[in-house]
Amino acid sequence: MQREATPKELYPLAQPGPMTEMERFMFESFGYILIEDVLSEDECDEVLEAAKRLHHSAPKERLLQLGKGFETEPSIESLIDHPAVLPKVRALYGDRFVLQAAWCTVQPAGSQSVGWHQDGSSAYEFKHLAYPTPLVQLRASYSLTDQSELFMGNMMLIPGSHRSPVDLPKDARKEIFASPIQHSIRCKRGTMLLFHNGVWHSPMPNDMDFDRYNMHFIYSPPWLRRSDRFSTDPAFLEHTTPLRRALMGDYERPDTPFAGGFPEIPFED
Ligand SMILES: O=C(O)CCC(=O)C(=O)O
Repeated sequence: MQREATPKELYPLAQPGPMTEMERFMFESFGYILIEDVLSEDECDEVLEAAKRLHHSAPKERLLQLGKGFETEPSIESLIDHPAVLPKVRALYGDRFVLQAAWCTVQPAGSQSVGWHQDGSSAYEFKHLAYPTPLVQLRASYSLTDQSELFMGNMMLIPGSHRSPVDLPKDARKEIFASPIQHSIRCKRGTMLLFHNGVWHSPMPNDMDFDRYNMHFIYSPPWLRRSDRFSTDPAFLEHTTPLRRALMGDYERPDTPFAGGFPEIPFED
C-alpha cells in the first residue's frame, strides 16, 4: 500500500476566479481541485482566531465540527462568497445554489479520526439517486493550519472515486493508507480544496502538538435541506450582504411550483 506522500505534480492545481476549461476537466476527472494561497497569512490568522473562539468551550478529543460560525464571526462570513472560489461554484451549479452548511472543524493535536466516506446523508445516500453520483454537496475547504507534511491532519482523497460504481471496501475504511491510488494532500495554510460529495475522503491523523483547523463551506442545490441549521439567524440575515442573504436560502415560499419561490441570487455580474 502507498505510504509515501503524493507527488505534488499530481495535484489538480487551479487558479482563483472563473473556472477554466482545464480546471473543469480536472474537476470532472478527479472530483477535486486545489487553489493555493487563497488566504494570506493575516487572513488565516484572523479566521483561525475565529475558529478557536467557536471551539473554545468544546472538548478537544477527536474530530469535531461546529456549524454556522458565519453568523457570529465576520471573518468566516467573508469566506461565504470568496471571489477566488465562488466563480467555480457557479461554473459547476449555474446561478441557483445555497450554502447548505458551514463546518468549522478541529482535529486536535495528537488525535486521529480516520474514516473514509463520501459526503451526504446516511439516511438516504446520494449514490442511490443516480449513477454517477450527482453533485449535491460541493465542499470548499480552507486549511487554516499548516498541512504541508503528512500526519498534520491532512485531507486524503481518492481521485476519481466519485465515478466508481462500487464502494471503497469496508475493511479499508479505517486504514490511513486505504488505497494505492489515494492522494494525501500536503498544503500550506490558506489553500482551498474544492471537492465533489462522491469523492471518498478521510482526515489523516494529526501527530502535531497543535490543533488542526479547517473551515468547510458546502454549496448545494436550493432544495437540499440545510444541515448546520434549521434556519438562519434573523439578525445575521438583517446585517449581511444581499448576496450572502440569498445564499442562505431562507426563502419565504421555497416550494411553489416552477421555481417561483426561488428568487434570483444578486450576483454582481
Ligand atoms: O476537516 C476534516 O478533516 C474533514 C472532515 C470530513 O471529512 C467531513 O466533514 O466530511
